[in-house]
Formats: sequence, C-alpha cells, structure tokens
Amino acid sequence: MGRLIVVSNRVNAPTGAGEETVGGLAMALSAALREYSGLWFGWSGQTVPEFTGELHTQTVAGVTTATVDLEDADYDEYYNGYANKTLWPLFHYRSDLTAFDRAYGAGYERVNRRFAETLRPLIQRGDLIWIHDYHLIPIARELRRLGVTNKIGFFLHIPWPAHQLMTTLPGHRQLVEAMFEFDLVGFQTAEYRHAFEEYVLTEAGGDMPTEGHLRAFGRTVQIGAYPIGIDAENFARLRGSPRARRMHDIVGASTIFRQLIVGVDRLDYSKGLEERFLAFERFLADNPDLRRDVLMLQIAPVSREGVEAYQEIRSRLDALSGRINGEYSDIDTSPIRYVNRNYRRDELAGIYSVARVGLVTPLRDGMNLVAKEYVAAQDPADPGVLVLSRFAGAAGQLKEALLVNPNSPEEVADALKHALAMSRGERTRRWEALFDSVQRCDVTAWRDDFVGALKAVGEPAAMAS
Ligand code: ADQ
Repeated sequence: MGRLIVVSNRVNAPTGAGEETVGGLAMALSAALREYSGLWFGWSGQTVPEFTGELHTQTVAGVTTATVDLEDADYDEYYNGYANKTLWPLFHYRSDLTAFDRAYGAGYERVNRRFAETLRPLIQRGDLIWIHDYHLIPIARELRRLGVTNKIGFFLHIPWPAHQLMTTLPGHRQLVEAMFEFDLVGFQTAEYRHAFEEYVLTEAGGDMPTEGHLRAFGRTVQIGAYPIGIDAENFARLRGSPRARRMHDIVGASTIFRQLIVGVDRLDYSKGLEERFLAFERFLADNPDLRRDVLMLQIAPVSREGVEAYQEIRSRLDALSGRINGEYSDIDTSPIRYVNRNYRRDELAGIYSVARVGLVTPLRDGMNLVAKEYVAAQDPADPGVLVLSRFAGAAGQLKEALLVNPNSPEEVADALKHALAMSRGERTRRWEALFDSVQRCDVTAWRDDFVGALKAVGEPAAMAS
C-alpha cells in the first residue's frame, strides 16, 4: 500500500523525549506512521490574524508532521464554537449546553475546507487517509471536491447520539451526508454504530445492502465498531519504573492508614465530576465509621478554558470540594484531595497503582482510557477495584468492573463500600478478567483492525466488525 496519512485537529507526534510523556494513542499512531512512512496533518495549535495556509513540517523520531496555523475567527467559530460548544455537548447528551449558532457552522465548514486545501498537495496516489474525530466530519467531502479518490476512513472518538437527539442539530442531515464521503466510518462501540444506523435508516431513507454497509445519499459507506485501547503492556511496565515507584511511595506515605480512591479526568462536564463528588459526600454521610479510612484523590487538569461551561464547572467543583472538606475534615485528615494539574504517564501509573479503587464515572464517554490505564497499572498480586460508569464505552468490554449509574449517588456510594470491603480473592479474580481484555484489545490491535479494514474496503471479502 501507499503511505498512511493521519489527520486530526491536534497533532501529538513524539517530541523526542521518552515515551513516558507521550500518550498511548500518539505512540500507536506514530508507530504506524513510521511503518508506512506516513504523515500526520492537523492544526498547529497557533492562531494568526489571517489564514495563510503555510505548512510547518518536521520529522522527529521518524514521524513527519505537517501543521497549519488557523485564524483567530477559526479558533472561535470552529474550535471553541462548533466543535466544543455544539457537537461535543450534543454528542454527550448535554443538549442544555449545546449552542446553535450559524457563525459556528460556517466556521466549521470553512476550516474543514481550509484543511482539505492545505492537505491536498501532500496526498499521493495510493495513500490511505485516516481522519480522526468530530472536528473533521466534512473534510472528506472537501477532499472529494478537490478530486481526491483515495480511500478515506473516519474514526469517531466520542459517542454517536441517539437518533432523536441528533435531529435537534440544525443541519443534521448535511452532517450525516458528509459522512457518506468516507469509505469506512468507525465507532467506539456497537451501540454508537447502531445509533448511526438508526438515523440513516429512519431519517435519511437509507438501507443496509449488506451487513456492515449503509447506503444513502446515493453512496455506500462501510461502518464498524473499533473499540480503542491503550498500550497495555507498556503501561503495566511503567508501574515498575523509578518515577512510578517514587510516586507510589509519596502518595502511599501521604495516605498511610487510609485507602485511596482515585479519579483522573480532564475537567469536563461529561466526566461526571460533580456527580462523583456528591456520591462521595453521600458515602461519607452514610458511613461515619469509614470516614477516617478513605481519601479521594481527584486529578482534573483544566481544559477548554475558553468555553464558559468549562469555567462554570470549574468553580462549581472548587465550591463542592471545599464544602465536603469543610464538613468532613478533622485536624489531621481531609476526605478530598483535588488537584488541577497534569502528570507524566509514569507518574500516573504510580498513582493508579496505590489506589484501592479507580473511580471512573463519566455521564457519557466514547470509550474512556483512564479505566483501562487503572487496570493496567495494578499489582497482579494485590489489585484494586475499578468502579465504572455504565455509560462509558469501556463498560461494554470491562464487565468485571463494578458498573454503576453515575447519576445515582446511592448506587455509586454503595459500589464504593463494596469495593473497599472486597476480598483479595475477588479483587484478583475480577482484575484478571479485566486485564485480559485490556491487553487483548490494546491500541495496536485497534489501529491494525481499522487500517486493515480501510485497506480492504471495496475488496470482495471486506466485512465490517
Ligand atoms: P478524553 O475525553 O480526553 O478522550 P480519556 O479516554 O479518558 O478521555 O483519555 C484521557 C487521557 O488523558 C488518558 O490517557 C489520561 O491518562 C490522560 N490524562 C487525564 N488527566 C491527566 C493528567 N492530570 N495528567 C496526565 N494525563 C492525564 C476522548 C474521548 C474518550 C476516548 C478517547 C480516545 O472523550 O471517550 O476514550 O478520546 O478515543
């Protein structure tokens, strides 16, 4: 085959520093790019007063990246606007936070056109093009307009919403029509794939000529579920690294005589942080005898600070953690430790490894990699317990976790109590099944499945999963 071209809003190629600082997804994509002598294209993260289309290219650690600056208005209308104020909340079932603004829609179309025009000269015959995520749904249509006939695949990292919710989006039909310009569309789970199918069959008058193919708008697209994974073996290995051990010791010493419950999430309303704090408050209220025995550590680096909903959730969490600590602290203990910063991957592995409970309770999540990282970082001889939202895509694979409804403080509080009291035998049994799944469905398997399916599109035996 030709080269692989990966396109995503932000480009996270290796920096030349150690793998401890680079996420699993970036590592897996970089490895594929090296293998296929490919290219990673996207936004540089910089804005300029006026768009020029000038490409910044560089090759680091065998991976070539090409990035382009966006205009200030692009940042407001495309990135902060349509991507983060319209599609993100809507696809996470937060229609109350979804902004519908024509200027955002226009900015989204404009940036996708600009990306396509800038990328076009870099595409060679036979290249496979792999587009990532909700920022870039119309890009295939723009590339087709420019004469690109290469195979183009799309992977959606976030949920696909239920049909009725999708129809609340002005212009929903055009957005779905644009998805039919891809050759392959991948979702995180069968549930999201089915939601897309339902929209196409009932709203767009489409049909399913064969299993795994949808036909509408005069085109046929192959669809499939490709649950993303982590670099499980590497993550498990990181637990033994010097930094992880040091972190393990520091956190362990600061929680002596107490059991640690850990949460690690971008500070985002979809992650259910407020509901999690309230559930922990309920746990403390219901279990006075356990109050001195637990500590909840919530790590939540701020994100998307340009969007009001993110500023609001931040102040609500500050207030809530303050209130709970005010109510339940003693001279030598506080129940919540709330930290807004980033950690290296080896440090995170060390933190996860000390925690008796991994508390992962998003209200909606495409997959959720933190749940998988927590599992991979456990000591096989004495593993902790994963408490996981049933509304995370990961719940479909991680069935041996304690699955909870994150909207119910009682249910989460009960699961915490159950987790903290669980015998080592039961913890080990559950963890073995979880780790087996995390290891088998890792990020390399995900990447190879998707790229393999994209390569095979149009071949007689091509079947989606
Ligand atoms: P996210 O919404 O960002 O990803 P998630 O899958 O949990 O959610 O991945 C977050 C990543 O950021 C994890 O690797 C985690 O370790 C890292 N991280 C979080 N807090 C950190 C901190 N303080 N320091 C360092 N690293 C931190 C989107 C979708 C998900 C989907 C992924 C991948 O929303 O549903 O699983 O893409 O497809």
